Amino acid sequence: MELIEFLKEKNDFVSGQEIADAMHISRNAIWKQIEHLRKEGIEIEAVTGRGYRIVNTSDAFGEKSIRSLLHTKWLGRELLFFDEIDSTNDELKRRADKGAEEGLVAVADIQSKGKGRRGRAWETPAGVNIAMSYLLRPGLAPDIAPMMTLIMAIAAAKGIREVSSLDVGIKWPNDIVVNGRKLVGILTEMTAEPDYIHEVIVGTGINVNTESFPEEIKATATSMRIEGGKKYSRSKVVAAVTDAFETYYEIFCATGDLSALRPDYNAACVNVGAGVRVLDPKGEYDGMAKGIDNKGELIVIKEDGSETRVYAGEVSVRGIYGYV
Ligand code: BT5
Repeated sequence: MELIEFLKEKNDFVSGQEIADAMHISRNAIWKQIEHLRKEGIEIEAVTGRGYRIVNTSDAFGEKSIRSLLHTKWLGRELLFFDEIDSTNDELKRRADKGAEEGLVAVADIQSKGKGRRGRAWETPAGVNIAMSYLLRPGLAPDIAPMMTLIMAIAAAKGIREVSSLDVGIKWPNDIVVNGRKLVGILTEMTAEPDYIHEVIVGTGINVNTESFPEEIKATATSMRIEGGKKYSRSKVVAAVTDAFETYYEIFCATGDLSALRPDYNAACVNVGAGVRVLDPKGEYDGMAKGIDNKGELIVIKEDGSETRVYAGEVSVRGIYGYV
């Protein structure tokens, strides 16, 4: 058991000696660990003659606080935490190139070069949001990579709902929205041979405690704090989302497609039953979305009644992002 878990379980003052005996570590080692936890933002009271007590862990965001809340078997058992990094996706790519194993998770407070899709930028300012990436090596053909994004979306929606009860929805394929604004963005990147995936890196940005956004995204972005009217624990959100992802990913690997997860995805997807404008490079068209198929493609009924499946192209949803 980790020190943080021990202190949480006791939920009262514990003497240094009691900790030392229970955890088989020296008083000096305890002191060092306490300092480390404090650096993560975990408030620990130390009173002479009484010992140590955890005061507040809700603001803590770091490796130890996340780990103490995770219930996964393999995802995040290796967890890297960075106060600042260029991009958690890029960091995992570097580690993957050196042979890192499936399940490695990178989490950061700040990203200096956070990436969106197609060269766009993703904002991860200091002290408020979550940037995290998972390294996966699904022994499957490359065409499953886009499905990872959808699995991440269901997991993010479930985890965020668990921590906050916010009424979040999925905007196909990769956004989580609430009240028509973007709360989460997902970027899946893959290195593969024609028939073999080396690795898939699924990166997720979650706006947790952001109070205001830069001018360019003010109208389209939101955070859990703005929507819920209070601050949330980023460590709890990381843990809840990661727990959910591991479960969904295992279901996916057992079936090899989204058949088992499709009902959950469609239930959370704001596009289902709504008008969509499909921004197809060959020509835009309007239609009504029916939900995803087993491959994660969006089934759209065109205005002439014919059915199409949208794979790449971007879909803009009526009532969302100002398109009415
Ligand atoms: C995405 O791209 O939504 C994917 C974002 C993925 C970010 C994660 S963070 C961890 C990992 N490491 C990375 O480097 N990236 C991943 P896209 O659909 O292209 O949306 C990008 C657009 O969203 C930008 O052009 C802005 O308009 C807007 N945007 C940027 N930052 C935002 C934020 N924090 N909240 C809401 N919208 C934002």
